[in-house]
Amino acid sequence: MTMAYLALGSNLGDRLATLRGARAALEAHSNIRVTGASSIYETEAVGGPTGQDRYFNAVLQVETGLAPRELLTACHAIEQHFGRRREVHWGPRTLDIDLLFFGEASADGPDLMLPHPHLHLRRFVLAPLLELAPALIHPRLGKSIRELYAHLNDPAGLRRAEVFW
Ligand code: PH2
Ligand code: MG
Ligand code: MG
Repeated sequence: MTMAYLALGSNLGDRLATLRGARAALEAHSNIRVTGASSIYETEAVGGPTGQDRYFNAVLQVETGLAPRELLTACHAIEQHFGRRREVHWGPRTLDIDLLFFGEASADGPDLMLPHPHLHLRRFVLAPLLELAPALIHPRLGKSIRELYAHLNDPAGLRRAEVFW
């Protein structure tokens, strides 16, 4: 079994229902167990077309017997189920599930990069991750999540949303 961290994001449709549904779909998978969940944050859209609606973002900790690519495939299937269409790069999406960490694995493929190449640059990822794993060491950067958060330079606004799983 491997411990992995997943970032969930939604800025189209019923964002809360989508995050809840995605969590339930992960829990329903026979080979994935959800072992931790951050608060849900409301965040300014970073990148992509201007004027996008705010996101709901959260991070889940999971335990899985799947291989990294199998977990990625399962996440993509859940994105599809929630109506994800891959059109505009970094455009609005009903559901995005990104693999942040998979144990201490490193991967450099075109389809899968581990750890996620942007995770240390984004407040909407690090703030929820900090709740779950402040002492987790980024295997490439050799820094803990707490250190990465302390040195983060991302002006994009974020607040804890007053909504709950
Ligand atoms: N995801 C992106 C691009 N921009 N901005 C916010 N606030 N939250 C996201 O999840 C997000 C984003 C690409 O996946
Ligand atoms: Mg993403
Ligand atoms: Mg993605």
